[in-house]
Amino acid sequence: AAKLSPEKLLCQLRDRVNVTMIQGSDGPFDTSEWQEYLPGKSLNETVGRLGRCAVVSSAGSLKSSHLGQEIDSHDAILRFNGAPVKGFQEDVGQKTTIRLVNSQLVTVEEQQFLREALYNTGILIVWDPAPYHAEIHEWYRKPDYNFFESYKSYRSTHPEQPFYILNPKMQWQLWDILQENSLEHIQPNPPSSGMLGIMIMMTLCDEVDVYEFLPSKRQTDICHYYQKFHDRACTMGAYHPLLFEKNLVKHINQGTDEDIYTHGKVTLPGFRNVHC
Ligand code: NCC
Repeated sequence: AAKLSPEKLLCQLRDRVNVTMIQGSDGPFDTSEWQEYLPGKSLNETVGRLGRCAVVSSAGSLKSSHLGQEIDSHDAILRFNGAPVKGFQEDVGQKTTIRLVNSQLVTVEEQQFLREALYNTGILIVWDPAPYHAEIHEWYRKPDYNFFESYKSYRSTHPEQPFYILNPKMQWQLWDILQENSLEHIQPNPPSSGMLGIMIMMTLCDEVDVYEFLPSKRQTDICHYYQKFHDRACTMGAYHPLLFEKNLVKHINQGTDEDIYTHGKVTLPGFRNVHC
């Protein structure tokens, strides 16, 4: 159903989706208080130039995949929310370079977020659903979840760990491209953490392997590889336009259908290797 060729679609993603983190010079964050909390270094400076990267979805189909070694062979690995590695290394690997968390987790599950050792590894990035194409000031006044205090608490107790706030403008730049390339009308909710994480890694890396975002032969109704909870909406989407995200990723996949079937693996080029 996609209207653009994969090459053109990659160019649109590269040129129209601005993946940036909130900086101390941005709008309402340009106060002396916020300068103490926001990381001094940019994400680019923190990670350096990355080669082969892996994005590990939290899907139940990772269970019994034995993909751990393959995943760990990458230069950098991105994981989501509370997805653990301890006890699941065989299937999901043990390295974590970046963990992308949603603002709901940071506020509603604040106590766990502030206490659990799981979050103390690697670079943290938090994102919050902003109103459609809202300006940063408007979002700051009315975030979906008011995670700012929890962010500050975390920064105070873990000042050495890089922890970024994703600039919300990218969600809707990406959503617009999803909508333009779908025949159906998409509900106006921001893309899932999975899709946002893929865009972040395409910005930082030469090449990105994504695991079990497009489900393999192990596809299951079990929501997460780390829980015994069944819900088809986890794979197909309810709030997030997950099905449309998956169609788009399938369209730009540079790997084989066999790799999707056996490993749930999709291979995408980093944006610096996309020539338009
Ligand atoms: O479940 P969640 O997502 O943390 O999963 C991370 C990303 O993995 C991909 N995924 C997950 C399960 C599955 N069966 N198939 C998949 O493809 C998706 O791309 C997903 O984004 C989120 O996107 O932030 C989400 O977060 C959870 C929840 O808030 C966190 O896990 C923290 O507890 C949401 N669940 C609920 O609110 C109940 C989920 O809707 C989206």
